[in-house]
Amino acid sequence: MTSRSDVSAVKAALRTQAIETPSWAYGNSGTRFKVFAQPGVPRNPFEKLDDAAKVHEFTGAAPTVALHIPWDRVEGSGGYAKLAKHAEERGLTLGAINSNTFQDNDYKLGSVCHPDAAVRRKAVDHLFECVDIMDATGSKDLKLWFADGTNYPGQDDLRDRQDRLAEGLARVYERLGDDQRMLLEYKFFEPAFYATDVPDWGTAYAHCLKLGPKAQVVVDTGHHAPGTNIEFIVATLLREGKLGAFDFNSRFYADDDLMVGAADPFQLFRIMYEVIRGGGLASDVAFMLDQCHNIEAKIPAIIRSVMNVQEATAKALLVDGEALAAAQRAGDVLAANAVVMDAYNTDVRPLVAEVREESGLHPDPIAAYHASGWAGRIAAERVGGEQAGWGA
Ligand code: PSV
Ligand code: MN
Ligand code: MN
Repeated sequence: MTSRSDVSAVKAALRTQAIETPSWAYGNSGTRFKVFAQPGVPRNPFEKLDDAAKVHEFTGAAPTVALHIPWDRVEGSGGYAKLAKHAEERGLTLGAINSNTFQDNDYKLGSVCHPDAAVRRKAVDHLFECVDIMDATGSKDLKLWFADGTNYPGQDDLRDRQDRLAEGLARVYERLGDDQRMLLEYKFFEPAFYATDVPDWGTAYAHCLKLGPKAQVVVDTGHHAPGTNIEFIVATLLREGKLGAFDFNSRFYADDDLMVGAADPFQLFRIMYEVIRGGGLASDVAFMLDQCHNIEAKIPAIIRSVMNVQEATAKALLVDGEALAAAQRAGDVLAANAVVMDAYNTDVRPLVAEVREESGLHPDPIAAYHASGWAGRIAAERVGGEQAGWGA
């Protein structure tokens, strides 16, 4: 097991971990069958930041918030600067700008891969707008997920679509500032059911490699076929310097967007182990959540998600590297596996609570949130107006 001096290194590493929460997780969401509206849900991006500030206040580990355009569009000149200031006043900064090229009738056959050049132009113009917003908010990351794909063999030319994708990405890449990045997210299916244009890490990696150092891959943990070894992908992308970010969530079936660490905490631990092994904790890999809270209360669910990532990270940090390497060198399969399992089976909750207390936080962020009265206050105050939501 880990020695006392190692425990202080584990605590120090935990203190540096920052998790980015998504603006859309604070709004109403649901399945294609029903959206169950919740009381007190934010009516605009400013109120989403107010809620995000609570997550950061009680966890001390969620200082940035990802936006989604147009869901978080702010009208009027200086609107985004105001939003950035609103964030700053609450101890937050604005994180990745997520583009949306999937909720417009024009995108029925795709966006940057669409067969019609006029639609491709419209999509690229939207991505330019996202970069303009980054300039105004100070955001460093442009996060791209494309719903592009085809439903039937022969519907469109697979190779031509890749060429169009490469061309669109290259135009946006040129527009990026020196300290800005493009993060390309893959997903194996949905909404396209035959061929998705960025279906896997290999496709995303190939495009990013061609584009240059400012293009990196996003691993959304819900975007793989069942049984995929995600930690291997993480290890590979880190080796190549191409892991830009995570979209954390968990899934029992496909892109379920449930709370990270809920479905498979062991997988999350294995991923975090590879992150640490590859130096990813101290790098500029962004640890984002991409989740929807359809039936559970949103703010405590996001707090729980942050805690789940912290606990998986703590367990991964506890893996005794020397003992593991010795067992591996000796070819002792069972001993090597036991080292990993020892760390995973450690109850790290007291350790993480201690880290919080040492930073002046309540050891139990969820209890602290409930005691704060915030849920009652927003339910009473946020009446009237349109509640924000996924797709709103
Ligand atoms: C759709 O699958 C998706 O969940 C992607 O993961 C994006 O990151 C997210 O929506 C926001 O556009
Ligand atoms: Mn995602
Ligand atoms: Mn998704």
